[in-house]
Amino acid sequence: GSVTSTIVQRNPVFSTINNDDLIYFEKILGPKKVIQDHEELQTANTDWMHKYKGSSKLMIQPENTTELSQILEYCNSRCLAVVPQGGNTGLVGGSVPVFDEIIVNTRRMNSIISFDKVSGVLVCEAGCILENLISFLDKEGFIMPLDLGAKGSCQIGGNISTNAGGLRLVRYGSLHGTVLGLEVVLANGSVIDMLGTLRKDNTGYDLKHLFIGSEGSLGIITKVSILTPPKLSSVNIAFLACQDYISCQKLLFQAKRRLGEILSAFEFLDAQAMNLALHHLDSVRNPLPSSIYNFYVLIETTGSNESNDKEKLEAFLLHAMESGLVTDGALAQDFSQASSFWHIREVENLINIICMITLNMLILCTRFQGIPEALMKAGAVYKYDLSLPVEKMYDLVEEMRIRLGGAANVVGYGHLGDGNLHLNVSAPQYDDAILAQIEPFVYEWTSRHRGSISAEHGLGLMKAEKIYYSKSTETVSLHYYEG
Ligand code: FAD
Ligand code: 2HG
Ligand code: ZN
Repeated sequence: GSVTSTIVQRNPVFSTINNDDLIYFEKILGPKKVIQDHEELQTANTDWMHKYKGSSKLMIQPENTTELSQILEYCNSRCLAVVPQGGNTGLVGGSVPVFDEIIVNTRRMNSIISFDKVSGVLVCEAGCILENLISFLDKEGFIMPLDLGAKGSCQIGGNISTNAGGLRLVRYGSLHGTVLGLEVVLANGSVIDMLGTLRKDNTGYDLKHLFIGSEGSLGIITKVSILTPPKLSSVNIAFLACQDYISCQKLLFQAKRRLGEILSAFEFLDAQAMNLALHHLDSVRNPLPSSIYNFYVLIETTGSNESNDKEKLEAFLLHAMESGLVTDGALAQDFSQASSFWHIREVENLINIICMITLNMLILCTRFQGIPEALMKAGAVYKYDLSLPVEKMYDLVEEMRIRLGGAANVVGYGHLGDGNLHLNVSAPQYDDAILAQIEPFVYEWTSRHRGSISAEHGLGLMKAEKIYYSKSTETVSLHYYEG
């Protein structure tokens, strides 16, 4: 298959590992954390999509900041290239080596350091799996401010390094708002302690922000301090059908006004995305089976007063149906169904549906994270994660469909509430002719509309060279500034 990599040459400046290096690593870490096992390396060399593959001969798994610092200092002095790796769920080929870089995996750095119930500030190591943090906080009556389909494998360090968005961004904002502090180790081994827990701190530059979304290019995140919201008791989920994209937009406009502060997710998918899920995921059945609709929208509300929240949501839905924005819909009515929905969502690779009847509407919940999995099962996938003005967003999907004709299945879904489109082109196998129809068109189109070619997944190997479509030359030159 063809991979959209433009980096073809290994930089000869970097050394290759020799026996003395291995002896040093084992001396520092002991043998268990210095991994040369072929199978383990196969997995660590391959990304989640099985699209990017490195040829590293070594993975190291430091257990704490001191070990990591010693390793990086040594690698720097020996000119050995490294790639940081968390849960390896990234979707742009950034978490695996391009060539033979040493994989520095943070999975052993997985302790929770402290949690303050009054402020809601959690301090933990970067290798904590997101789902483990969610479970820990649940017992304390809190939630993580981010949630995504890969939560069972991805690590908080990886989330912060990609500035992951996910399903709750519409409510709790980006990690630039919720991450209060970081500890990082730079490439030369120096440990930078920015692990503050304060909401307000205007003393000097707030350098932690440079590391949020920097995909390991500036250093390795080792500790994190993050503001967590309280878990609220009333969660409601509606799954709705819209006949056209303009109705989805109007629905978003209405949801922001009529649901206001209780709105906690606003997701959309088109008929092609729904069909893909129905075809490729065994456990999926059509939530609104009476007809085929062009668009589906999932709305979640989270609040503290069940009867008020429900009243608000029902009034919103009634208005949406009466005004013709919504043609069909379903509502999960009580907390236990809503929470069992979230619970089912925790199982990766599935779309889960819960149904019951109320308000003349079918009731259900759908797990959208199943779509990336369905896309994987459908064959080769070209994945684009774009920020675009909401009113223009779906034009791109339609134009892409026209360009590709019947050669590929063009699928649009994503976080509509955040202006984030996941445009996926699914084909039986990778094909340079298809790729030539997609790129550079997709990037040029995004650039023309002043969008971002990487909304929440990062640039990785896939888009490292495409940065100029979203950032000016002057801005990019600051990335490489040498004073
Ligand atoms: P990895 O994949 O291991 O690494 C990602 C990048 O960060 C790499 O460049 C790596 O070098 C770097 N990195 C990792 N750890 C560190 C560290 N400690 N310090 C410095 N650099 C580091 N993303 C979203 O934004 N929203 C979604 O809704 C979403 N849903 C997803 C659903 C599925 C099913 C999958 C497979 C992925 C999804 N993603 C989503 C992609 C997202 O980028 C990752 O899931 C997650 O944020 C990456 O975390 P990770 O620990 O797996 O990092
Ligand atoms: C999601 O929102 C992820 O499910 C994956 O960000 C997006 O598959 C994709 O394109
Ligand atoms: Zn997403």
